[in-house]
Amino acid sequence: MRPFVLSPRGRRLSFSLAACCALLGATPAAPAPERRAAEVEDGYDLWLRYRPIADAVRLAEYRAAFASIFVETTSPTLDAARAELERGLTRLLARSVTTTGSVMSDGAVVLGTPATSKVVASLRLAGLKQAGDEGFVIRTTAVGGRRATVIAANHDIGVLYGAFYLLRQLQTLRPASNLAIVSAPKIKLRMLDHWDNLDRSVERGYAGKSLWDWTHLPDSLPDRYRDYARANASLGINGAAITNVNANARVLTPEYLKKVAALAGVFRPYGVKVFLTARFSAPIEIGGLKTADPLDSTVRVWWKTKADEIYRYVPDFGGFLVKANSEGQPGPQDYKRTHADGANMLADAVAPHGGIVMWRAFVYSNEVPTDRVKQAYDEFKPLDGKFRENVYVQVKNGPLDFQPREPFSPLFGAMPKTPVMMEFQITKEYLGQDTHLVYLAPLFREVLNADTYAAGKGSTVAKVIDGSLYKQARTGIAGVSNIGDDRNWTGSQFNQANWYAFGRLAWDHTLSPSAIADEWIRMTFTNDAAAVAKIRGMMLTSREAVVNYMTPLGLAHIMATGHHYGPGPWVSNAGRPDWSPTYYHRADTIGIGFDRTATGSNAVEQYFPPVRARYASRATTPDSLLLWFHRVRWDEKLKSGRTLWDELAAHYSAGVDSVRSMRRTWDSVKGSIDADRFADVQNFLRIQEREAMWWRDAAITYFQSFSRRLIPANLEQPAHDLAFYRSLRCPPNRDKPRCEQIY
Ligand code: BDP
Repeated sequence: MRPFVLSPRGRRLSFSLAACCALLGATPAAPAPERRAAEVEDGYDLWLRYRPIADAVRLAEYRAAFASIFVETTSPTLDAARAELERGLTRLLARSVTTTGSVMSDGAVVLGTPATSKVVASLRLAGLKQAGDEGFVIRTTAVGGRRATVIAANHDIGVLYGAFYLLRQLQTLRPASNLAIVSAPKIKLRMLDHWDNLDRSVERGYAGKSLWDWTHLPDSLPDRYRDYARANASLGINGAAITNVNANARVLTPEYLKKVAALAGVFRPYGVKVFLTARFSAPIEIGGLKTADPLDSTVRVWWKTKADEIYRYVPDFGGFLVKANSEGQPGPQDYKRTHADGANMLADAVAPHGGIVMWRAFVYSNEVPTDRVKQAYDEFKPLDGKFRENVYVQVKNGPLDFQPREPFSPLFGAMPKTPVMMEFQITKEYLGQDTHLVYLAPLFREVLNADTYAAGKGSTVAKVIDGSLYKQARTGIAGVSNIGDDRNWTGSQFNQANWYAFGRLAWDHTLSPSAIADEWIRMTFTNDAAAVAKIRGMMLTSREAVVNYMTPLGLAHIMATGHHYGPGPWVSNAGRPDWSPTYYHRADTIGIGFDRTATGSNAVEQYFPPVRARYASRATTPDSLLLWFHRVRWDEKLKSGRTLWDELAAHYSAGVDSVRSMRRTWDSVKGSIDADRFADVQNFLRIQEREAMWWRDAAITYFQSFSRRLIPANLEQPAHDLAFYRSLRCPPNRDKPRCEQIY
């Protein structure tokens, strides 16, 4: 919670060194001369690897269907689509696939919009209406007696999305020779939020330094920027806020705007708009004004002029993302104005250019007046209807802070007159960061499926954010990025799946975690059906595993303070009470848990009545959220018939067991995965098992000091006493070795 910057670290280096030494110890394998650079499996290619298709039947089918590309006009986006198809089809089909603009041969992939392609126009595709601004139609058809696959859209960007869709069909070995597809995104704004600083450190970044090399911009534009945009476009991500929410005003100066413009230029053909974070006090810091009061006319003029200037550099600039009056950031309340006053001022500045403001609802007071999880709702709900139409309120999925499990934020459904957009965190700040394998789609799914009951049964969070519940046209979803300059982009091979899953769900929130995992595994690792099934199973259990070994039964925020990596349930002096784990779990000799019912903080009152009633009653609160809403005695019996203490111990233990089983599963796919990435994952799973044990034993010995009960004899007993776990230090500077040897 407290803004905290991790410095770039060289831990990856130590792993590659370890891997290299292990290799040296074994019989040295001569490098295969035929191993071309394009086939190196270091994770750089993400899910866009396009390795030759091994399945002979499918290969024959695809070769007949996709022999060439036909496109009548050019534009930067159509060129991107064409280039991606050339690259993808050539590699997948292991034969050259080229483009023509005049003669169409049998097996052509036709690209275009009705406005730019005579062929597309002549087909009068009914699905185009449904495809809307960004969607596409893919249709197998005959054109002039020749077999063709048409990728059509109303705008070029839809054609690019369709090209990626077609490639995915091939990469996952799905039928592709009789296609009739219409696809359109359910949410309009699909954003990655990068918490990247101008010195290239990344707040809560675990994948190296920031991708944005400010020193060498705007002239140096390495391919990596384009590859970043390609990966986003392959998922339909159409916006990137490229700077940290704990913002630095300097990015708004001409020196930096030039650099921003260069990045925007690379991203533009791929449909990724650039957004910046606006530091509320910028008029003082870089504008020389005495105030940043949003109702002061000089301040308003300053922002308008600034917005005009930004749009001169970046004509399609998306707008501002703002964290204000939160964790020490400046904001309108510094001048006794409301969040709406602040947001509206910025909204007025960008409105003439079609820009928007995403105003974050992640706020809580410095005075700790009430239960922290109640504060965002208390501040924002009364402002519903007071925002300009181009203001979106961006709400974290839960009311606290990206925990392994939280209930959904009560703000979803509570602001019918405001576009409320979702903020998920892809970077796993509280879920094992780079090393722990945790697939987040089940977490995203759980939140999206949650029923707010805002307008009766079936008012899911998904319907709030896709605008269907309140008939809103402005809709958005953001994911806090896990991307850095590590060769594999995300700090671990499996963290790529979370970028992927976020993007896929942003396009279509009805997709299942299992289906998304299936695609991702096939594109990223292998199409071997047995291996796919095993890896998918592993991914699908991973989220519950981390909940169990970190924060089971509705516990939250018992991570060590600051870096949030290891366990720290004993921390009680973290600067302010609501940064301290003891504030959240409230364990004593009688029991544990936070009473959020009417006898406690009454946070349940913020939910709509059926949800409120469900969580207010101990009997109807699911075990998974029990201690979030209730204080429970150690000896109370839960649904299983076990006491709370025994149940807690069983969950911690199950978490470790799941990780062990994940390790076994991974070991069993050896041979189906290239050796380099196989070893990468294996190494990290070893760390995860050790750290899951650390979490289990640290938490359980600590809670035992209150419960004074024995750990059930059938469970593994901790290797050390509480004093040992409390004495461990986990250096926040990841350049140093990680937390000391635990076992
Ligand atoms: C917390 C992080 C902190 C961020 C903050 C935010 O610990 O680094 O600045 O969220 O979202 O989760 O603003």
